[in-house]
Amino acid sequence: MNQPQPTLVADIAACRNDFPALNQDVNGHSLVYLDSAASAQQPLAVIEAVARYQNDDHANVHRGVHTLSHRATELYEGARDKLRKFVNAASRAEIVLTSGTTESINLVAQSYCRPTLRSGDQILITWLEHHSNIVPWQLVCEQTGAELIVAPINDRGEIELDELYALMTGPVKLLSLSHVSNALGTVNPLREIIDRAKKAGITVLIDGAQGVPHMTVDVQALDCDFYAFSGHKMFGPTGTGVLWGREALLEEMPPYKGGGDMILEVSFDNTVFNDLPYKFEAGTPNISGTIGLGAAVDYLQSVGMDNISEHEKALHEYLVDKLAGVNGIRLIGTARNQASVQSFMLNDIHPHDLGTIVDHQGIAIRTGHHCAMPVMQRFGLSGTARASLGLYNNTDDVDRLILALEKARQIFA
Ligand code: C6P
Repeated sequence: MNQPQPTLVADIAACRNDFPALNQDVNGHSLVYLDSAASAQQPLAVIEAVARYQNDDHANVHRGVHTLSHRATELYEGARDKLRKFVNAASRAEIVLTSGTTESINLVAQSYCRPTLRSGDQILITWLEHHSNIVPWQLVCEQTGAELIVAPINDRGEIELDELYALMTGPVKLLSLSHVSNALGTVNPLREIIDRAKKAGITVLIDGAQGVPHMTVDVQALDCDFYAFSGHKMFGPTGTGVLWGREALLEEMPPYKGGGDMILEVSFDNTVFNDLPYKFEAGTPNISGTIGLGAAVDYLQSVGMDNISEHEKALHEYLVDKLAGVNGIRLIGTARNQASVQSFMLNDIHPHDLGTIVDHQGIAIRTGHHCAMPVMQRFGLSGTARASLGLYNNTDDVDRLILALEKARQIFA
């Protein structure tokens, strides 16, 4: 019987051809890439932007009076402008270029929390978080005597909002939570949560690593205080990312890394720090990567974030529907609002065995704890298999995964 096909955004089908890595055979089969949540493939436009810079314009930024240094600076700062518009930040001073979400969160832990938190203060997170949104807070709690508290999630993988709000009545100074869970795909109701936190006088950081690749993000509309994200999950190069922060907060924060470019004046007695955002950007940055990230922003905008959301939503529904037809599948993460990330178990097959079997059929999925061990503990598992969809995936990819899972089921029967 023919399955009904989802309505996918028509123009997106052609985008697949923009990604050279997708056009290859792996283990004798055409590649099906379902691991974009770990790292998305890069379109030719990004690869070429990086190559052009490496070929013609490579020099250090903000330092030289010579032409190549000017060109490199222009391209690098141009990327910052694109990122500002991309998340609708009020000013370019608010766009701190980092190596990724992990560094962005550590920056807030060390520059915002470490100088201001005391014993008796609390940092609030949730059970959904990636290790990058847990460990930096544990470190700063140890340094300051503050306490880390955690809001629970339900069996669907949704935050228990009543319990989160009850925890906000304590001495909480910072709430840090993900936009989208990388392990379960849960999209958190940020507007409502941020509203409640603001009313309680709590500063809010959003881990947007899995948010920006899939939906429009407007930091002013969200009304959070910090928003962290990585370039390589939004079709840019690895080692790039952003910390967006409210200018007034960033102004008050001391840098936690010292070095070149973050200073205006240095003597042995005293150092005057540079203006925002450079105060937080010590040392030679990832120039080529950031230029590539600027090209990734152009690419995403040319496809259209709303088109991407619509396409991925339809494809995720198709995936869930098809998975439901596989005997022995158990979905892990069934939130009512879910992005295009789906964890699952197949009978009692170890996720790594499953990942290996489907890889032999050319299909890339992620298996394991997804750097979110507490989420796994919540579901009584050591790990899951996870398929994550990007704008370049289609129903054929999903069908190939389903066939591969059926094969795995038979092997382990
Ligand atoms: N998650 C995944 O497969 P970095 O490594 O700094 O670019 O991103 C860290 C990070 C932080 N928060 C969330 C919600 C994330 O998903 C990630 C990265 C990858 O799910 C690699 S573990």
